[in-house]
Amino acid sequence: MLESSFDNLASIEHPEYLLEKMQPFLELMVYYHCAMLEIKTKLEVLDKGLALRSSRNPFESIKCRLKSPRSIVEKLRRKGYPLNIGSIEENLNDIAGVRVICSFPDDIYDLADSLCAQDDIKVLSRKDYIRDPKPNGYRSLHLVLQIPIFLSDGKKEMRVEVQFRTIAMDFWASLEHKVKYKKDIQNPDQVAEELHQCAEAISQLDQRMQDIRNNIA
Ligand code: 0O2
Repeated sequence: MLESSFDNLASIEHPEYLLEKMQPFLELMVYYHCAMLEIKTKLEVLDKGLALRSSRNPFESIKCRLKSPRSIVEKLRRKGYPLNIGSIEENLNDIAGVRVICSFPDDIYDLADSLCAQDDIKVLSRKDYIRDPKPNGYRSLHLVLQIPIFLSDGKKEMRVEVQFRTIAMDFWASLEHKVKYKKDIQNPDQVAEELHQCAEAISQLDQRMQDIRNNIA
């Protein structure tokens, strides 16, 4: 269904036909959007609560994004999954993505633990790339959460991927992401090595900043 909707865009002369074909996909995206907002609100409530108790805010910013239709189709194709609505829900965990940027590593774990402990949230997976970084130096804590959204005709469980990083890890990941998609790099091995060294330096800096805060708290 998805494939035919996207591939035949140019040949469709009747917008009603297009809208009808797209409706289930558009509805699903609204559900993911709602689930993403639920997670964002929960994090903001936790932030306010922790700020009241400790006079500090555990996160600096939250970014939310829905995966684009093109990226969804590309990922389904790349992984060999069927191109239909059911397959999106069943096989992809990162249609709705929330990225939480914290100043200090300990805040990441405090926030993530408080979120996971909430009784309407189910943790489907947890990958700790901070304690166990990827070979290129990538660090973040990734959670795939399942959360209910309440619609007029009932409840629907949705998945949201939540990534937690420090400001410094986020800075690193944005540059590494740009490098990954740049085609004409002259010396890719050297750039990869530089990035790896920067990731190590960032990790040490994060820990030193954490130690300073612990000492003055
Ligand atoms: P986008 O546009 O950021 O969403 P998956 O393919 O998600 O089923 P995987 O690879 O096990 O399975 O997922 P993982 O390890 O949890 O990582 C998924 C996301 O984490 C990526 O999403 C990136 O956002 C981020 N990420 C993971 N590894 C790296 C890395 O080495 N560098 C950077 N910069 N980001 C990373 P997408 O889908 O790649 O892209």
